[in-house]
Amino acid sequence: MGVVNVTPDSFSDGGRWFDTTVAVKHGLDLVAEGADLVDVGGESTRPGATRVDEAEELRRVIPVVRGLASEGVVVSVDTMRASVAEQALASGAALVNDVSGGLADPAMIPVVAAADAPFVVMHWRGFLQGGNVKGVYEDVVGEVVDELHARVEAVLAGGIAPERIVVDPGLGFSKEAEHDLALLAHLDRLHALGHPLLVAASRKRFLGRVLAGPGGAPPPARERDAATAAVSALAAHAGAWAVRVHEVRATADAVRVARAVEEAREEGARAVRARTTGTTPDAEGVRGADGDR
Ligand code: PMM
Repeated sequence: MGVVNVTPDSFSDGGRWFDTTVAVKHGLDLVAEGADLVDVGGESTRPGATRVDEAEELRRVIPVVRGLASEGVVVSVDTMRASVAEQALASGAALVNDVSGGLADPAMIPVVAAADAPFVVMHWRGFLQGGNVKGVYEDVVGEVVDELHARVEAVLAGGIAPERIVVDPGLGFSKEAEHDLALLAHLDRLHALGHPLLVAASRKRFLGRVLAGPGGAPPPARERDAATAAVSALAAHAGAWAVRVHEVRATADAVRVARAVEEAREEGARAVRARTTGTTPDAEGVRGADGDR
Protein backbone atom coordinates (compact mmCIF):
# COMPACT_ATOMS: atom_id res chain seq x y z
CA MET A 1 0.00 0.00 0.00
CA GLY A 2 1.58 3.24 -1.17
CA VAL A 3 0.80 6.48 0.67
CA VAL A 4 -0.31 9.76 -0.88
CA ASN A 5 -0.69 12.39 1.83
CA VAL A 6 -2.54 15.37 0.35
CA THR A 7 -1.53 17.52 3.31
CA PRO A 8 0.75 20.47 3.96
CA ASP A 9 1.93 19.06 7.31
CA SER A 10 2.41 15.25 7.48
CA PHE A 11 5.51 14.38 9.48
CA SER A 12 6.99 12.21 6.77
CA ASP A 13 6.27 14.01 3.50
CA GLY A 14 4.24 17.10 4.38
CA GLY A 15 3.49 19.43 1.48
CA ARG A 16 5.07 17.39 -1.30
CA TRP A 17 1.84 16.05 -2.82
CA PHE A 18 -0.53 18.86 -1.84
CA ASP A 19 -1.56 19.73 -5.38
CA THR A 20 -4.18 17.41 -6.98
CA THR A 21 -2.32 16.82 -10.26
CA VAL A 22 0.96 16.18 -8.46
CA ALA A 23 -0.78 13.86 -5.99
CA VAL A 24 -2.42 11.78 -8.75
CA LYS A 25 0.88 11.55 -10.61
CA HIS A 26 2.59 10.43 -7.41
CA GLY A 27 -0.05 7.73 -6.83
CA LEU A 28 0.46 6.42 -10.38
CA ASP A 29 4.24 6.40 -9.81
CA LEU A 30 3.74 4.34 -6.65
CA VAL A 31 1.71 1.79 -8.65
CA ALA A 32 4.46 1.68 -11.30
CA GLU A 33 6.92 0.95 -8.48
CA GLY A 34 4.87 -2.01 -7.29
CA ALA A 35 2.04 -0.76 -5.07
CA ASP A 36 -1.13 -2.86 -5.24
CA LEU A 37 -3.20 -0.09 -3.72
CA VAL A 38 -2.81 3.60 -2.92
CA ASP A 39 -3.93 5.17 0.37
CA VAL A 40 -5.08 8.77 -0.04
CA GLY A 41 -5.37 10.98 3.04
CA GLY A 42 -6.11 14.67 3.54
CA GLU A 43 -5.57 15.05 7.27
CA SER A 44 -2.28 14.73 9.13
CA THR A 45 -2.50 12.50 12.20
CA ARG A 46 0.84 13.47 13.68
CA PRO A 47 0.79 14.23 17.42
CA GLY A 48 -0.38 17.78 18.08
CA ALA A 49 -1.76 18.34 14.55
CA THR A 50 -4.89 20.48 14.41
CA ARG A 51 -7.81 18.91 12.59
CA VAL A 52 -8.70 20.13 9.13
CA ASP A 53 -12.34 21.01 8.61
CA GLU A 54 -14.57 18.74 6.62
CA ALA A 55 -14.85 20.95 3.54
CA GLU A 56 -11.08 21.24 3.28
CA GLU A 57 -10.55 17.50 3.73
CA LEU A 58 -13.09 16.82 0.96
CA ARG A 59 -11.43 19.40 -1.27
CA ARG A 60 -8.04 17.71 -0.82
CA VAL A 61 -9.05 14.06 -1.03
CA ILE A 62 -11.94 13.59 -3.46
CA PRO A 63 -10.30 14.82 -6.68
CA VAL A 64 -7.24 12.65 -6.00
CA VAL A 65 -9.39 9.58 -5.28
CA ARG A 66 -11.38 10.22 -8.45
CA GLY A 67 -8.25 10.80 -10.54
CA LEU A 68 -6.54 7.60 -9.37
CA ALA A 69 -9.67 5.42 -9.50
CA SER A 70 -10.37 6.58 -13.05
CA GLU A 71 -6.90 5.28 -13.98
CA GLY A 72 -7.81 1.87 -12.57
CA VAL A 73 -5.86 2.23 -9.31
CA VAL A 74 -7.26 0.44 -6.26
CA VAL A 75 -7.70 3.35 -3.87
CA SER A 76 -8.02 3.37 -0.12
CA VAL A 77 -9.17 6.53 1.67
CA ASP A 78 -7.43 7.43 4.93
CA THR A 79 -10.03 9.37 6.90
CA MET A 80 -11.78 9.57 10.26
CA ARG A 81 -14.82 11.30 8.76
CA ALA A 82 -17.85 9.36 7.51
CA SER A 83 -18.72 12.07 4.99
CA VAL A 84 -15.25 11.85 3.42
CA ALA A 85 -15.42 8.04 3.37
CA GLU A 86 -18.86 8.14 1.76
CA GLN A 87 -17.88 10.59 -0.97
CA ALA A 88 -14.59 8.78 -1.58
CA LEU A 89 -16.42 5.47 -2.01
CA ALA A 90 -18.84 7.17 -4.41
CA SER A 91 -15.80 8.53 -6.30
CA GLY A 92 -14.25 5.10 -6.79
CA ALA A 93 -12.38 4.29 -3.55
CA ALA A 94 -12.39 0.56 -2.78
CA LEU A 95 -11.47 0.57 0.90
CA VAL A 96 -11.76 2.80 3.99
CA ASN A 97 -8.77 3.22 6.29
CA ASP A 98 -9.85 4.86 9.56
CA VAL A 99 -7.04 5.35 12.09
CA SER A 100 -9.69 5.71 14.80
CA GLY A 101 -11.29 2.36 13.95
CA GLY A 102 -14.68 4.06 13.77
CA LEU A 103 -14.33 5.86 17.11
CA ALA A 104 -13.90 9.43 15.86
CA ASP A 105 -17.17 9.63 13.92
CA PRO A 106 -20.22 7.58 14.95
CA ALA A 107 -21.51 7.70 11.37
CA MET A 108 -18.43 5.92 9.98
CA ILE A 109 -19.41 2.29 10.62
CA PRO A 110 -22.93 2.66 9.17
CA VAL A 111 -21.51 4.33 6.04
CA VAL A 112 -18.93 1.58 5.47
CA ALA A 113 -21.48 -1.15 6.25
CA ALA A 114 -23.96 0.32 3.75
CA ALA A 115 -21.28 0.39 1.05
CA ASP A 116 -20.10 -3.14 1.94
CA ALA A 117 -16.53 -1.84 1.70
CA PRO A 118 -13.42 -3.26 3.37
CA PHE A 119 -12.56 -1.36 6.57
CA VAL A 120 -9.19 -0.96 8.27
CA VAL A 121 -9.60 -0.91 12.05
CA MET A 122 -6.52 0.60 13.63
CA HIS A 123 -5.65 0.52 17.33
CA TRP A 124 -6.33 4.07 18.59
CA ARG A 125 -6.56 5.66 22.00
CA GLY A 126 -7.85 9.06 20.98
CA PHE A 127 -6.62 12.31 19.52
CA LEU A 128 -3.05 13.06 20.44
CA GLN A 129 -3.41 16.76 21.19
CA GLY A 130 -0.58 17.87 23.43
CA GLY A 131 1.79 14.99 22.76
CA ASN A 132 1.80 11.24 22.89
CA VAL A 133 -0.87 10.92 25.57
CA LYS A 134 -2.52 7.69 26.73
CA GLY A 135 0.59 5.73 25.77
CA VAL A 136 0.88 3.92 29.10
CA TYR A 137 0.84 0.12 28.97
CA GLU A 138 1.67 -2.73 31.33
CA ASP A 139 1.51 -5.31 28.55
CA VAL A 140 1.36 -3.45 25.25
CA VAL A 141 0.78 -6.52 23.06
CA GLY A 142 -2.00 -7.91 25.26
CA GLU A 143 -3.69 -4.53 25.61
CA VAL A 144 -3.53 -3.71 21.91
CA VAL A 145 -4.89 -7.16 21.02
CA ASP A 146 -7.74 -6.82 23.56
CA GLU A 147 -8.62 -3.27 22.51
CA LEU A 148 -8.54 -4.19 18.82
CA HIS A 149 -10.72 -7.22 19.55
CA ALA A 150 -13.26 -4.92 21.23
CA ARG A 151 -13.23 -2.59 18.21
CA VAL A 152 -13.69 -5.52 15.83
CA GLU A 153 -16.71 -6.63 17.88
CA ALA A 154 -18.17 -3.10 17.65
CA VAL A 155 -17.55 -2.97 13.92
CA LEU A 156 -19.22 -6.36 13.44
CA ALA A 157 -22.16 -5.24 15.57
CA GLY A 158 -22.42 -2.20 13.31
CA GLY A 159 -23.01 -4.44 10.31
CA ILE A 160 -19.60 -4.65 8.60
CA ALA A 161 -19.04 -8.23 7.39
CA PRO A 162 -16.20 -10.15 9.09
CA GLU A 163 -14.39 -10.76 5.79
CA ARG A 164 -14.33 -7.00 5.18
CA ILE A 165 -12.31 -6.20 8.32
CA VAL A 166 -8.57 -5.53 8.33
CA VAL A 167 -6.75 -4.90 11.63
CA ASP A 168 -3.73 -2.66 12.28
CA PRO A 169 -1.66 -2.22 15.48
CA GLY A 170 -1.39 1.57 14.92
CA LEU A 171 2.38 1.88 15.27
CA GLY A 172 3.36 5.25 16.76
CA PHE A 173 -0.19 6.13 17.86
CA SER A 174 -0.02 6.55 21.64
CA LYS A 175 3.03 4.32 21.53
CA GLU A 176 6.72 4.77 22.28
CA ALA A 177 9.49 3.04 20.33
CA GLU A 178 9.61 0.07 22.70
CA HIS A 179 5.85 -0.44 22.28
CA ASP A 180 6.09 -0.41 18.47
CA LEU A 181 8.98 -2.89 18.54
CA ALA A 182 7.13 -5.22 20.93
CA LEU A 183 4.11 -5.19 18.63
CA LEU A 184 6.29 -5.99 15.60
CA ALA A 185 7.89 -8.82 17.57
CA HIS A 186 4.45 -10.33 18.22
CA LEU A 187 2.56 -9.84 14.96
CA ASP A 188 1.47 -13.48 15.33
CA ARG A 189 -0.76 -12.42 18.25
CA LEU A 190 -2.42 -9.74 16.13
CA HIS A 191 -2.77 -12.28 13.34
CA ALA A 192 -4.61 -14.53 15.76
CA LEU A 193 -7.48 -12.00 15.76
CA GLY A 194 -8.42 -13.77 12.53
CA HIS A 195 -8.39 -10.81 10.14
CA PRO A 196 -5.93 -9.61 7.49
CA LEU A 197 -3.22 -7.51 9.10
CA LEU A 198 -1.99 -4.11 7.90
CA VAL A 199 1.36 -2.85 9.23
CA ALA A 200 2.21 0.84 8.81
CA ALA A 201 5.75 1.40 10.07
CA SER A 202 6.93 3.65 7.25
CA ARG A 203 9.38 6.37 8.37
CA LYS A 204 7.93 6.36 11.88
CA ARG A 205 9.62 7.76 14.97
CA PHE A 206 10.58 4.34 16.41
CA LEU A 207 12.71 3.70 13.31
CA GLY A 208 14.46 7.02 13.91
CA ARG A 209 15.14 5.89 17.49
CA VAL A 210 16.54 2.53 16.38
CA LEU A 211 18.76 4.14 13.74
CA ALA A 212 19.97 6.85 16.13
CA GLY A 213 21.33 4.35 18.65
CA PRO A 214 21.90 5.31 22.30
CA GLY A 215 22.25 9.07 22.68
CA GLY A 216 22.36 9.71 18.91
CA ALA A 217 20.16 12.00 16.85
CA PRO A 218 17.42 10.28 14.80
CA PRO A 219 17.79 10.71 11.03
CA PRO A 220 15.03 12.74 9.36
CA ALA A 221 11.90 10.88 8.26
CA ARG A 222 12.93 10.71 4.60
CA GLU A 223 16.14 8.90 5.51
CA ARG A 224 14.27 5.98 7.07
CA ASP A 225 13.24 4.13 3.90
CA ALA A 226 15.85 1.36 4.09
CA ALA A 227 14.76 0.72 7.68
CA THR A 228 11.14 0.76 6.48
CA ALA A 229 11.92 -1.86 3.84
CA ALA A 230 13.50 -4.06 6.52
CA VAL A 231 10.32 -3.85 8.62
CA SER A 232 8.26 -4.58 5.50
CA ALA A 233 10.20 -7.82 4.95
CA LEU A 234 9.71 -8.82 8.58
CA ALA A 235 5.99 -7.99 8.47
CA ALA A 236 5.51 -9.89 5.20
CA HIS A 237 7.35 -12.86 6.70
CA ALA A 238 5.02 -12.71 9.70
CA GLY A 239 2.03 -12.95 7.35
CA ALA A 240 0.91 -9.32 7.04
CA TRP A 241 -1.74 -8.75 4.39
CA ALA A 242 -0.27 -5.34 3.49
CA VAL A 243 2.37 -2.84 4.51
CA ARG A 244 1.65 0.88 4.18
CA VAL A 245 4.72 2.79 2.94
CA HIS A 246 5.76 6.11 1.43
CA GLU A 247 8.60 4.75 -0.73
CA VAL A 248 7.30 1.70 -2.56
CA ARG A 249 10.18 0.35 -4.63
CA ALA A 250 12.41 -0.83 -1.78
CA THR A 251 9.48 -2.30 0.10
CA ALA A 252 8.12 -4.09 -2.98
CA ASP A 253 11.55 -5.72 -3.40
CA ALA A 254 11.72 -6.57 0.31
CA VAL A 255 8.28 -8.17 0.21
CA ARG A 256 9.19 -10.15 -2.92
CA VAL A 257 12.27 -11.53 -1.22
CA ALA A 258 10.33 -12.40 1.94
CA ARG A 259 7.77 -14.22 -0.19
CA ALA A 260 10.49 -16.13 -2.10
CA VAL A 261 12.08 -17.25 1.17
CA GLU A 262 8.68 -18.33 2.45
CA GLU A 263 8.08 -20.32 -0.73
CA ALA A 264 11.48 -21.99 -0.38
CA ARG A 265 10.57 -22.94 3.19
CA GLU A 266 7.28 -24.43 1.98
CA GLU A 267 9.07 -26.34 -0.79
CA GLY A 268 11.57 -27.63 1.77
CA ALA A 269 8.73 -28.82 3.96
CA ARG A 270 7.07 -30.52 0.98
CA ALA A 271 10.33 -32.24 0.04
CA VAL A 272 10.73 -33.52 3.60
CA ARG A 273 7.14 -34.73 3.58
CA ALA A 274 7.72 -36.40 0.23
CA ARG A 275 10.78 -38.21 1.60
CA THR A 276 8.90 -39.49 4.61
CA THR A 277 5.75 -40.50 2.73
CA GLY A 278 7.43 -41.91 -0.38
CA THR A 279 5.87 -39.46 -2.83
CA THR A 280 8.22 -37.42 -5.00
CA PRO A 281 8.28 -33.66 -4.81
CA ASP A 282 7.29 -33.59 -8.48
CA ALA A 283 4.22 -35.63 -7.68
CA GLU A 284 3.24 -32.92 -5.21
CA GLY A 285 3.62 -30.31 -7.88
CA VAL A 286 6.85 -28.71 -6.65
CA ARG A 287 8.14 -28.63 -10.20
CA GLY A 288 4.87 -29.39 -11.92
CA ALA A 289 4.82 -29.63 -15.70
CA ASP A 290 1.95 -27.13 -15.75
CA GLY A 291 4.49 -24.47 -14.77
CA ASP A 292 2.30 -22.89 -12.13
CA ARG A 293 5.04 -22.66 -9.49
N1 PMM B 1 -0.34 5.99 10.19
C1 PMM B 1 -0.46 7.20 9.64
C2 PMM B 1 -1.52 7.50 8.78
N2 PMM B 1 -2.44 6.56 8.47
N3 PMM B 1 -3.23 4.36 8.68
C3 PMM B 1 -3.13 3.15 9.21
N4 PMM B 1 -4.03 2.20 8.90
N5 PMM B 1 -2.13 2.82 10.07
C4 PMM B 1 -1.19 3.72 10.45
O1 PMM B 1 -0.32 3.38 11.27
C5 PMM B 1 -1.26 5.03 9.89
C6 PMM B 1 -2.33 5.32 9.00
C7 PMM B 1 0.55 8.25 9.96
O2 PMM B 1 1.62 8.24 9.07
P1 PMM B 1 1.80 9.28 7.83
O3 PMM B 1 1.54 10.66 8.36
O4 PMM B 1 3.18 9.08 7.40
O5 PMM B 1 0.84 8.93 6.74
